[in-house]
Amino acid sequence: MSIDYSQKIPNNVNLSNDRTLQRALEHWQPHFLDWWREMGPHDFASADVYLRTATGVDAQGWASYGTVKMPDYRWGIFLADAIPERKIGFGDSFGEPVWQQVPGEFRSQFRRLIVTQGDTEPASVEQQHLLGHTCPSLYDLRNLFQVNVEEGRHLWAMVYLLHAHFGRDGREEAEELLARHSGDADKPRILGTFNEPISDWLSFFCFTYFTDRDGKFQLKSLAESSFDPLARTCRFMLTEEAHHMFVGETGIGRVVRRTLEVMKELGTDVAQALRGQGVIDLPLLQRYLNFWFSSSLDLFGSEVSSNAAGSFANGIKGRPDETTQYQDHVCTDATYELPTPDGKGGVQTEKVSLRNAMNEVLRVAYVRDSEIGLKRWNMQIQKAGHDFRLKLPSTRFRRSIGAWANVPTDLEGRFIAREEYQRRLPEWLPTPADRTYVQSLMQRVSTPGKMAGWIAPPDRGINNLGLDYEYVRLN
Ligand code: BYC
Ligand code: FE
Ligand code: FE
Repeated sequence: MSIDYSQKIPNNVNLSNDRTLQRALEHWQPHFLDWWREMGPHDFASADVYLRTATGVDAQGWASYGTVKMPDYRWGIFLADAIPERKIGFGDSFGEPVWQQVPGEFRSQFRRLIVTQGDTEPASVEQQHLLGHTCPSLYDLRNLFQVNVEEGRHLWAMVYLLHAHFGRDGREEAEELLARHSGDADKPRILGTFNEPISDWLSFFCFTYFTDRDGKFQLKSLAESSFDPLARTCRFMLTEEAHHMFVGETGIGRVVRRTLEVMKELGTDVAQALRGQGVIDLPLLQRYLNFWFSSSLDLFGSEVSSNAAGSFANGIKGRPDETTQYQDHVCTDATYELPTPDGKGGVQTEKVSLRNAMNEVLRVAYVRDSEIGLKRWNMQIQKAGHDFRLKLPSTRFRRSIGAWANVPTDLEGRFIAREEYQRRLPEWLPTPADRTYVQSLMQRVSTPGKMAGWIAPPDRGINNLGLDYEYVRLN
């Protein structure tokens, strides 16, 4: 179904047929806009931005481009087309018809997951509130704003489900989604990573590479849900997510390219010399990767989780690509072998029910997917004739959630004494000096076609436009 843009709230869910729901959402809309003005991109309300807006949910419709002022962006409710006669793909009710309503007995589990998903979306916009001021180019500024408006829309996607299916509780949760704030001492966002500041563009690229990729995996598993409206809304969100990860992967790739250029010019890889030329030395980049990767790993929850087992058993949350990647969709007897610390400085193998290990199944798939960008960046480094390689740290390193939480290990995941861990952290994570240096590079470049000195230009512009196109007109 195409999207009806004549409505106050653009949608393809026939909102005008349900007056009560429409009124409730129209009541929430100004609260969202107030939140956007206060917590969204700071100081860019009057800028004209070259943005992509969905006009339909099929392949042709979802990428139509035009110049928009962000507060006028048409946030709306878009579900991917229904799959006729879709059946439940996993868990205890495998093979039964999917649900158009939430079964009462699973209501609180669904609500909790939808709220958690919804909470991350505005959180990321809040984290990126000030970044526009220090953009390395208008091309990058436009990409930041594209990501921001889409995360705003992802919030709408979850708020629609809360309003349409969870009655009064759902409406209250929708208000709370605007009341918690990233990093707030009293009312923080729910998940750890979404309270970390993103105050420079290197962090932004790491976040879109690693944290938006958690989004990809969580949305893929919710897209398998037996609750069909949730599955359909997540399926559409995934089409937007691809661009967010593209921004991260190409952003880091361009940082690497620029650094390699200067390494060649100077004939050195000494950090101090490179910093003298205003580029980001590769060991510094590695420390940023260590930080955001380890933080994002926590977003998958504990290795052994009864919440995860319940979500799988009840058909609430499946595995990414459940239908095509697995033979056994019920997993009643299957087990999973999990390396865990034995409490005596060694590692043991625990055999747990596969259902209880679903968070870990997702995390393993995520780690594999995260390797792809590193291979590409390392290819550039190799071609330039250097031995240095970027690496993902061990999944045991610097964890705060799950079996490895607060277990001191090095980047390879070897146990070390807590004292050694503390002492060596400056080798592994961005130091205050690293952050100050990166911050010093963050100077706004806003001439069309020009790039900051620490990042190479992208291979191409947006939607076949040139790199010197004025992607954002600052008014
Ligand atoms: N920080 O059984 P456990 C995205 C809590 S990103 C703080 O281990 P469970 C995006 C957990 O909530 C995708 N708390 O884990 C990206 C639970 O608390 P309660 C977001 C944490 O429940 C970029 C307790 O620990 N979507 O879209 O199986 C930009 C024990 O939990 C953390 C989703 O996450 C943490 N890291 O799994 C914009 C999908 N980890 O309830 C957007 C929905 C765990 O006992 N959420 N806890 O108080 C879920 O599927 C699950 O809630 C989780 C946790 C996978 C997050
Ligand atoms: Fe999102
Ligand atoms: Fe995203």
